[in-house]
Amino acid sequence: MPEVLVLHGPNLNLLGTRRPEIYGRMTLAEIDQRLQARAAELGLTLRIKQSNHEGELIDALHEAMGWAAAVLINPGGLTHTSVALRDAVEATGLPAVEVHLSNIYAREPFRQVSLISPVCVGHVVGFGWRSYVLGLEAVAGLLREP
Ligand code: DHK
Repeated sequence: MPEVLVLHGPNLNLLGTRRPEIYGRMTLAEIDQRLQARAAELGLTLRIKQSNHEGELIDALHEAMGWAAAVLINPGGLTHTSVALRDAVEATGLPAVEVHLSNIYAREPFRQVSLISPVCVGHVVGFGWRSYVLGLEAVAGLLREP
């Protein structure tokens, strides 16, 4: 089964209690459960990691070059600031799909720019926890038919 790296960036460990009117009430563990269930249906295996540290996310991407078929990533606030994370996504050479719970284009101007999007195949924003599931379905489609 193809293996997919799922990366959650800073502050996503606080899902469920952090600004639920924007990010929803589902916890990260619950989102991961939904992803695991859908991955099983899609014939994918997931390795999931959350980190509040940019370097750990970059290390996870470098390691994924050895085993992953694709990447599903919510870079959190690093979306808007991190050239280093963008470079790491690009360096993997893996197809990547970016997801956001909120619609970043309907929020503050500083959130409306993603440094990560240009090195991803595409992105899903604004559907709450469903953004992750839709993103995973996109990954499955890419792996079936690049
Ligand atoms: C999550 C975050 O933590 C924010 O910093 C981003 C993103 C948006 C999301 O909607 O999933 O700006």
